[in-house]
Amino acid sequence: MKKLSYLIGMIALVISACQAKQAKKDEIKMNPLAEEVKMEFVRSWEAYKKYAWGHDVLLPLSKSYQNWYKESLHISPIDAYSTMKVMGLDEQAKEVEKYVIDSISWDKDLFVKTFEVNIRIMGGLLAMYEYTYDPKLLLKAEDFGKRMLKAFDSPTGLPYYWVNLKTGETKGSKINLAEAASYMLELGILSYYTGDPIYYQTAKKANMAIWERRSDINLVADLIDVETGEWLNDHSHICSGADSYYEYLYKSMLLFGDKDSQKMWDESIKAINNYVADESEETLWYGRVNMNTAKRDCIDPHTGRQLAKVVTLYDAFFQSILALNGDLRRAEKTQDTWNKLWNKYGLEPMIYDYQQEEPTYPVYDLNPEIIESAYYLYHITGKKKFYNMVDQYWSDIKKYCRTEIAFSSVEDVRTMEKKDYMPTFFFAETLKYLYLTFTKETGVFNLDDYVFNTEAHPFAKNSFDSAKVKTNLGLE
Ligand code: DMJ
Repeated sequence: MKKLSYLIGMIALVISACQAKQAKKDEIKMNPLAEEVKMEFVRSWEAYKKYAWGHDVLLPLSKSYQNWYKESLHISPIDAYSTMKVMGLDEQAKEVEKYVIDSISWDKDLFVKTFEVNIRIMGGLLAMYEYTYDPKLLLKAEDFGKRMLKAFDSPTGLPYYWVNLKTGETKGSKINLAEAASYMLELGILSYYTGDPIYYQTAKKANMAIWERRSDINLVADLIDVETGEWLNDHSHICSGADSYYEYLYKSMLLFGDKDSQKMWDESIKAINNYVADESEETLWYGRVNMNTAKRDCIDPHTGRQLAKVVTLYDAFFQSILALNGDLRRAEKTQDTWNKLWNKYGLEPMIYDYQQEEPTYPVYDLNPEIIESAYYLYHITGKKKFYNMVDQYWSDIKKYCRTEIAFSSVEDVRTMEKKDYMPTFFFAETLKYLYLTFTKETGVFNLDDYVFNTEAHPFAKNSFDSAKVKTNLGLE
């Protein structure tokens, strides 16, 4: 009898501990900011459906739409999908799955930007497949991948800027570093799921073509001719035009364990920190140097303007990679530097000269990078200050970018004049990183378990079996 009542007591204790844990979880889950971000996502999605359905982008001021090309590629829904899944908006996600399967064909006589469609459409389709394992979605991704491969048919293996989805014709032989070699992640995932190494091998060939052309101090420049393989300038940096090249060296090493990516990343990050990092007691910027001499003498050939100390707001992704790589000192200092810039205006300017301390291009396009890095740093260090940064960014975005129906970019961060455009990455990235920060404590989504492509489409590490990666990607 004694034993029985002891047992009942223990069970009651366990139940009440579980209830307390659940209550704690629910309490944390109720973070009003997470709820608010989700509601704003739904509000913007409803606006997209009402005013822009079937088209690429919502114009949030004129309540209209825009397509990137003469026909729509349906970029907003494809980009928005993985955020819906992360937010638990399954009904909306189902609608997109059905739409992609039933209503989208890639057989379009359109020249599309190889880089942009890879990160948004290929990345989005692959995420959709990973969430559903619906073979029809894999067929959509594979069909798109086959069309994309034509872009890489150049003497160097580097892709042309444009590829025609129907005819496979290409054009545009001058491309920047990010456009040249940010494909290993998506095309590696496509190889993994289709069992055909051609995709990964094609992407990797482009990366190797860049690496073979590095300077004696292991730096590469930011503009190349895909036919001759000649560098078209000697500016080395991690800024817009280069950014995802470095991101993908790191992430393809992380997801696929590719030893070549590891070597390229290890050598590159050493060189970047040695030569490109521009550190003072207060700040850490990653500026621009000559790839051969490491001198800060980069000049814009069109304007004659000194570029050495010019950064773009895209660069703020870099702290997330530094942090993943364990370099918290540099990651935190760089984030603090960017945070000061955000707070100087209340949003960040797209291009900023940190020597003159003035914007050279004052637009803010609802970009995610500073939020992405604060989220990574909050996750990795647990420091509340990074959560508070995201809180501030969200409050400023609401203040300056919220419109009657959705959110808009801003023409000038000094005047906060609005711009009639809501980029697709606002659905894919900005709202996702905000939501993930505000729900981090629930533990429902654990960043350690995922690798994001550069458009924030998440891929679960445990979906990739290492033996199958080797075979399907063609790694030795
Ligand atoms: C996104 O489309 C991608 O993250 C890309 O790599 C560069 N940045 C934009 C959003 O700012």
